[in-house]
Amino acid sequence: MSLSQEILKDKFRGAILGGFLGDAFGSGFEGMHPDRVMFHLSNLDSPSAHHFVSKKYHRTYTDDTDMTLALAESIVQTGRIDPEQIAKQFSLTCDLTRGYASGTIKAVLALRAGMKWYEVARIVFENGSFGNGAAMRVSPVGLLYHHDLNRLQEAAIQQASITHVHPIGQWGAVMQAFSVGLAVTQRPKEPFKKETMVTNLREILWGGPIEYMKALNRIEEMVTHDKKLVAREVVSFLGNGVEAHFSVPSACYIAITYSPDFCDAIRAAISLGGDTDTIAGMVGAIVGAHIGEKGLPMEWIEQLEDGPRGCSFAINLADRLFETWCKIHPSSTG
Ligand code: R7I
Ligand code: MG
Ligand code: MG
Repeated sequence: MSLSQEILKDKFRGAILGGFLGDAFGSGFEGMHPDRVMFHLSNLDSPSAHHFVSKKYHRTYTDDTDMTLALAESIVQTGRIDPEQIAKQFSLTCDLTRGYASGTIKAVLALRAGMKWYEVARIVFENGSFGNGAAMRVSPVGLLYHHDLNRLQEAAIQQASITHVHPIGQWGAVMQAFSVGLAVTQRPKEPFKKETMVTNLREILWGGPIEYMKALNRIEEMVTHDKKLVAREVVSFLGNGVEAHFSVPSACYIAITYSPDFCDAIRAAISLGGDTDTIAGMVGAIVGAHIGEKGLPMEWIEQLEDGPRGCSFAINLADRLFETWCKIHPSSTG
């Protein structure tokens, strides 16, 4: 099945903007218990009701989007995944005031101090981080290699390895990148092909840590029985934590369950509580890659931060990433 250039370009925008939306709308709930989230969730559409809305911008982004944009810029500059260049880009543009976790802050500071990119990932956690930081930023890789799943796996791990060398951290990035890549290949107006997604993920994840296979078995059971879990159940079966294996499978399950309804998917992600910006950001990237920018809620996009590296910058970057994809995949222009 081949999609037109116009649809694909729209999907690139959808994934980047969808991730941005999930992050910006989810960040005000980060760390909350699901019960408390339920109490506040009705205010999601009215920015003035939120304590986290800044005076200048309605919805600001956090480290999730900051790193996604940096990774996309590096890919646009080099036309590939070059960890040394990505590390330079992190060092140059990461804004460490945007809610970064301690491990990644130390890694970026070490890069700025001149440490080699392949040395920083073990400076905080001896065995490498199993946080979801490599997964939360990986959508540009899923977009760039959606046509080549072998290359996609390798690229997801390469970009992770700058900050995350623990297999759980790395394979979280693989699962999220694949989810985005597989969403790109689905027709935007058709329901998400959940069974195909599960089968494809199974083929890929068998090579990774057992935690992801266990999570996938749970997802498959729910998909097979067409079961929509409530927030409390998703948290207890799949998790809502900052650890990659307790957040990436949850994001994947929610995305395939709720897509193509973007707002419902983001609400479901936020309702889990815990790492809401990251889970909603990952859900937003997957659903956005399925439905494209045209399927995203305009009234939400209008609320996004639009400073020097804000919403307009992200849209332009998504377009340049699409042009990069056209170059590495020349048959696409036929
Ligand atoms: O993975 P990382 O960039 O964090 C991303 C999260 C997202 O929720 C963002 O929105 C932002 O809030 O941060 O940063 P790391 O510091 O590498 O990992 C995140 C957390 O995972 C750490 O602060 C630890 O709590 C935990 N963690 C570990 N704990 C013990 N041992 C990760 N690896 C380990 C470990 O090896
Ligand atoms: Mg964040
Ligand atoms: Mg987070």
